[in-house]
Amino acid sequence: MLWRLSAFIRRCITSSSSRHCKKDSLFTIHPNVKEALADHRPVVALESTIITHGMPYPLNLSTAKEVEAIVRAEGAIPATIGIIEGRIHVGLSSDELDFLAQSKTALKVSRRDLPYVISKGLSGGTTVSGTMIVAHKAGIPVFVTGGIGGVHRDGENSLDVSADLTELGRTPIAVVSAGVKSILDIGRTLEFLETQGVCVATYGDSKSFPAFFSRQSGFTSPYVVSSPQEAADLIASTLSLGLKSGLLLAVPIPEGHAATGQLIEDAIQAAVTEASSKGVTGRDVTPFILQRVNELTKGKSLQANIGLIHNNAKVGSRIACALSKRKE
Ligand code: PSU
Ligand code: MN
Repeated sequence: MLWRLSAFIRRCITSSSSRHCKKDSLFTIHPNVKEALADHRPVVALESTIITHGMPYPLNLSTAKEVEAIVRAEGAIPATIGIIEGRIHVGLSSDELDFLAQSKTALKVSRRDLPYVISKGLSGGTTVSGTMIVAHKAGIPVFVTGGIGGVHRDGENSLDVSADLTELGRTPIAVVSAGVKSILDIGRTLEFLETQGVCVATYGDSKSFPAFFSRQSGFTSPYVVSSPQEAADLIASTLSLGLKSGLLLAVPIPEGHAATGQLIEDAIQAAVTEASSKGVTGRDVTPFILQRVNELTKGKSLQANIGLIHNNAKVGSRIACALSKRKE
């Protein structure tokens, strides 16, 4: 079945008519993305849970559009991935972005949710794990996001470990993120990534592993890559070795946006405590905490979030461009 889906995607990409994929497969590949893939031009995958569950409207929509514009300005093609009425879209039109940004019913779609959402004809924002699966089937090796999920605090008891981590262990996609939020247990997250065989590198000049809102987490990355070329070389080795595991490229938040660190740290502490006292569990934990931190910081965390996503989009696009040159 999986093999057949990949074959469908390949046919969608290579076929000159999009009718075939629209009618017969689960995927709709945007014409711009399809052309870029067929011409071996750089494409950057983007997730959509950040739109449906990570940020409030209308900042979710404006941020999604800004990120796409940054990718284009860097010479790559953006492919925002999401699910609309049971169809998986690789590349969304402006109207489709708007639909997901305003939807009150879109689900948060990780690996385990994909079969249900598709079989019921529902809509959803794909998480890092959901987006990785689709990007891989579409042949897009570079994916940019803000932050990935991880081992939650107290995860050693609750076993609340994001499916993003196991996906990184089994799908060969390079995920460009600003590291792991301190709403999570960063040390255990890095341990788990090691167990899963995920190659983790900080992008920049220091081994310090970034904690989303701050440039340091107190933990180090095993590796550092200092340029788009070096990052592209790392991705290329993963692919040529035929490893099934992914890479995590952690880009520290730009200096100017990291200033509100302590304020945000305090809000995170309060929000984590509140989530557990209110009995919030499972898929609702991350969106609950993100929303509470935004409220408690009066929008400052959201501004920092947007700043780092813009930066990740720039870095990720440069990496995708370097990788595509390498393959020529
Ligand atoms: N972290 C953020 N913003 C987000 C997410 C994480 O700062 O929007 C989203 C991503 O889509 C990620 C998902 O894949 O939350 C992880 O959810 P969970 O912790 O339930 O696995
Ligand atoms: Mn979870």
